[in-house]
Amino acid sequence: MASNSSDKVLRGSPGCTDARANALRALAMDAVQAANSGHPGAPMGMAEMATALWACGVLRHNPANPHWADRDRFVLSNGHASMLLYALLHLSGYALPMDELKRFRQLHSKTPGHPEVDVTPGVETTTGPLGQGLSNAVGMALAEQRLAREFNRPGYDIVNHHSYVFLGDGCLMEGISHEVCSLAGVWGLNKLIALYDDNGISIDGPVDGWFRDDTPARFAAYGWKVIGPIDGHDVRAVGSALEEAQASTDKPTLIVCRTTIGQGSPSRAGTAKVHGEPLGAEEIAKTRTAIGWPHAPFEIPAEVRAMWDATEVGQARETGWKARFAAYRAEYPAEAADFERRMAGELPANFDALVQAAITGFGDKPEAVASRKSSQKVLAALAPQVPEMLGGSADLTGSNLTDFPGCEHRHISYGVREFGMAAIMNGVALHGGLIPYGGTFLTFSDYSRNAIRMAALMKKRVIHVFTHDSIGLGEDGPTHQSVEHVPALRLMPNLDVWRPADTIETAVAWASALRRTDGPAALALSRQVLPVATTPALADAIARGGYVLSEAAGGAPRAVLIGTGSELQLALKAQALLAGQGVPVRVVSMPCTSVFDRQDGAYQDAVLPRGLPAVAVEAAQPDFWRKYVGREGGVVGIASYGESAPAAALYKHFGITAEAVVAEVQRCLAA
Ligand SMILES: Cc1ncc(C[n+]2csc(CCOP(=O)(O)OP(=O)(O)O)c2C)c(N)n1
Ligand SMILES: [Mg+2]
Repeated sequence: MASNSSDKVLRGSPGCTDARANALRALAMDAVQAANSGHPGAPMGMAEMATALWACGVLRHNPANPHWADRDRFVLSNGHASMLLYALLHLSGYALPMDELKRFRQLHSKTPGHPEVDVTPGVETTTGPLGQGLSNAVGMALAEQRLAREFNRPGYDIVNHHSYVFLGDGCLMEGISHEVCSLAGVWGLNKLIALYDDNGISIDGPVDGWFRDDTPARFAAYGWKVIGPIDGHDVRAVGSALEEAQASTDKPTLIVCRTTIGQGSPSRAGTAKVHGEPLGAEEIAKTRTAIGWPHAPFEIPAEVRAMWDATEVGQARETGWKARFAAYRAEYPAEAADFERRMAGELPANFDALVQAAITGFGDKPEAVASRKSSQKVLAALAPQVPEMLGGSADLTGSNLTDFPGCEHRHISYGVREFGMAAIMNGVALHGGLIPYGGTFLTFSDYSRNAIRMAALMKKRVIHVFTHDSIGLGEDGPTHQSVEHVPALRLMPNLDVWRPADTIETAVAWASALRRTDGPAALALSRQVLPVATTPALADAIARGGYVLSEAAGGAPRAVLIGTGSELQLALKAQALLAGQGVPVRVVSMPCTSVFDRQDGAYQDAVLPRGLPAVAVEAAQPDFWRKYVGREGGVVGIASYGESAPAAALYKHFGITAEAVVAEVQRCLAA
């Protein structure tokens, strides 16, 4: 049956007889009214769906411990319905007092405009950009499936929880929903249960004019179990659907819940107007009468509170799990310790030694290779002993070189789905127990960009392996050649962008990305072979993001050359050419500008002395480097799109050469 057709017999059904659901409605409309901003329609429309999941013991969670490892995950993918989630958390007993609901959308409240992870206890991910919450939920379910396979033992299902996600028309219209739901079907994520708020409305009005997909057929085609359409305002119907969904052994489930946006509001229900603006005092009063909710704003009668309170059952559930985990620990102490370590996000105890040994090994056998190959060598050295690393590629494994010997069960072929991969990785990282990394060509980072941004905003450890990072990829031409990508990614707050120049720099970049617990990293790696530039003795310096690689010889430096990645060699060559002309210059390698920026000022000044002319060289859009070289310095880069030709011809054609660097230095010194 088509779900987005006009036969919505259930739309406008009177309903609103469940006091638990009405409590959610009232809190949502009152908080939005108090803030004079927000979205009352979706919370009011999903009130019964939420009641069925949260107030009837279906969701296994413990309000006293939002971090319990085996809790069910709940994602509100239609994040504009944030007040629904805040009301649920408050009523269930999370540390979210009513005062916070009264401060909805105010500065530094725990109730921001859209849900934000690590701001509000119980919020599992930051949502708002439609489609990505759903994708995060797929990632969470993927993590659950993988950890269950890895850690569960006969009689001990210590990893055994569901991922529930609420989503609306908007999430389903977004292309990423296709990417990730297709994968969820392939992976058979039977613990993933999605509840679709099928209200036929989005911001511009009834969706019939722009969204007529047969959603149930679409999901059936992905290999999902589809339940409904059901009456989304019937708590029992949603409850039975949830029970049926939980019984699925091999497929994710979509429950199509037909609802009315703004349900309960006599004149706004079923209209786009209720989507994103307060109801107004008059309509709120009418709604109170219509749903039989005589209580003052933010007042919840004790008997309704009691129906919602999940603290006791939640505590009992976690206690039960803890007892099972204790028995597991007695029988499988090593597995239990490893599980706890990984869920805490701690690296293996021998991690530092592993990195050190790898770097020493690379120093012992220096080899000129592409930095993508360096990355693979690093993976081969580290990943077998860091079992939480979960790799992948968006159908470019052989180019990204994200695989490593023995990775068969730890490397995912995401297919050609860069955005989906990135948002799924965010979900994996949010779940915990795994450190996701995934590869594609740097140019296609644009496809994933908002998910990279979400990882940066959420401060989650996700590692992007972006290879073929410049015109240096050659013949594939300008569609594939990155120009603005590295500088543009550097502008993203809290993303570390590494562009290493050789294997040791690549090893340090990987180690830094893995050690980071407060944000994502992107590695920009070359397709083409790069010479060896560093030694193991430089590892600590490299870890500072920028460092003096080669000091001026034959006198105090008259200029500083800054190079990254594949162009570092040009800086070194220019240094030699300038030395021949009696001009001593220093070469600074700057593999990660944000890490360099986090060093103290004295260090930064020591590396890039004030008053000394600086010239940067990087096969990328040049403007970013003005931050370091100033107007008086020079940048050798490329401000246009590339061309299709062999790499060497392109470097020459675009003037990214040691000679060009020399000329820039001379220009600066003459000025
Ligand atoms: C990626 C993205 N694009 C646009 C928006 C702005 N936006 C917020 S809600 C919404 C409409 C969503 O419709 P639906 O999911 O049906 O929500 P409902 O009106 O039913 O609550 C839009 C376009 C957004 N949040 N994210
Ligand atoms: Mg809608």
